[in-house]
Amino acid sequence: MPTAPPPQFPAGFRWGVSTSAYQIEGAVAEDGRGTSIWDTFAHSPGRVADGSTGDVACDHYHRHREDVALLAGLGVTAYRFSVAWPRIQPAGTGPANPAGLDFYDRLVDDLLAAGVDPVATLYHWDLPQPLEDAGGWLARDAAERFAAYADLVAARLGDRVKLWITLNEPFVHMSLGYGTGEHAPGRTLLFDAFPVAHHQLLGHGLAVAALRARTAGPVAIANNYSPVRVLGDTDADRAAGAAYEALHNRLFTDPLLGRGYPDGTLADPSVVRDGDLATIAAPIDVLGVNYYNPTGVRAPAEGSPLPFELAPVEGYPRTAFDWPVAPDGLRELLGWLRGTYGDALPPVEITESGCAYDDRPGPDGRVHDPERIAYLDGHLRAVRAALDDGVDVRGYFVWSLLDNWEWAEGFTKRFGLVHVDYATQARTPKSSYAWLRDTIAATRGEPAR
Ligand code: IFM
Repeated sequence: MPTAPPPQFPAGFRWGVSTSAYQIEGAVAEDGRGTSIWDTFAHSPGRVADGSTGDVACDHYHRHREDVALLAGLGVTAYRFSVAWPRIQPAGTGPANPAGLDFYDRLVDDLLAAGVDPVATLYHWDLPQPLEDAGGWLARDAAERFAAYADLVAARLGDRVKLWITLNEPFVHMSLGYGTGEHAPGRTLLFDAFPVAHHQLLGHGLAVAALRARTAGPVAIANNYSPVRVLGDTDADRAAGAAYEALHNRLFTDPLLGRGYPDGTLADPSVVRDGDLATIAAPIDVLGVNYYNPTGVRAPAEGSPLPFELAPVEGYPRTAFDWPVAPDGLRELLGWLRGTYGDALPPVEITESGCAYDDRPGPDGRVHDPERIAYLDGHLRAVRAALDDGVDVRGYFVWSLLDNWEWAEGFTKRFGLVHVDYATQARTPKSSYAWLRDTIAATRGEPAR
């Protein structure tokens, strides 16, 4: 357990937790919801480690009031959830399904009544299957469809959502969903997946315009970043590091901040039409930063189809995902963003930060997770250090409120501050929940609850 008192954060610093629709909601066939690419993928044999699906997940669709009470008890000022596109437009086009909007309307109202600001992500990877059948994000039309969907959601919730996030981790969606096939929709196009980058970014830009027309609320995107650690001392190693950095950290940031695509990243530049880059570079109010770990990179072996080789970063404790626990990487990353983009960098919020461990109830029924406490303590100190370095960080969201359905890993990875027994749906706050509650209270100058 950390012994030093928690660092102080500026007044108004946003404290939050994050989730996403398919990972927690369940109720996949209720109230007119359509099928998403993740329904299709999870139901395809061999795609998910434990053979599970998100059909029920944490049953949040039916238990959201209990989950809002957990948020209120935690003392967070914000909750980041995602809206399931197939609940709003079952086929990905056409008018809104009122029952789908009603669910998020109730959730938003319940959050506000509990004193928690709603932060809505419009797309956390659950593309309506009919749009995938029409080409998915490889097709330019997906960008237009996304903006139309954003307009429908903003028309209903725009008066109450406190921060809009267009896309979650477009790099991960492109690379695992369309590049290597480990995620839905399971396509294995490698570098031919690059149109997915452009069409997601174009969808983001068009959605920003739709949101601006409907709401005064601030707008963001949540990118996944990983500071690059070059393993090796040759020019070829350094070139590999630069190539990976362009792909992972700059491909989805340079165009957003007005720099166009990094050289060499778009295999087929013909997908970029006149005016697209200006649409993509529409000003945003916040850059969402999802951070988990640094990436080790070195020169590829002779004959490799990739311009880099990835390798483990050693010297850190590791999570159950075998990811290094490297809070210094968060400070480094925030410094890199500030150093690379300078005054073009908008205020930053850490929209995801968290860790998986094999948490289970002890004989006393409690769930003790000291590793997660150490993780959070270290990462909060890294944010404090970045503030001291001059980076404008305005918030920190823990991934995740609940243990949930971790994509291709199914139920085998637990990221929650709250343990979920998937057989009974019993929620048990872990010791990290109590620690974070007390930390938030202390940093806000309130007595521990
Ligand atoms: O669970 C995911 C989330 O959906 C996106 N960011 C990373 C998390 C942990 O893998």
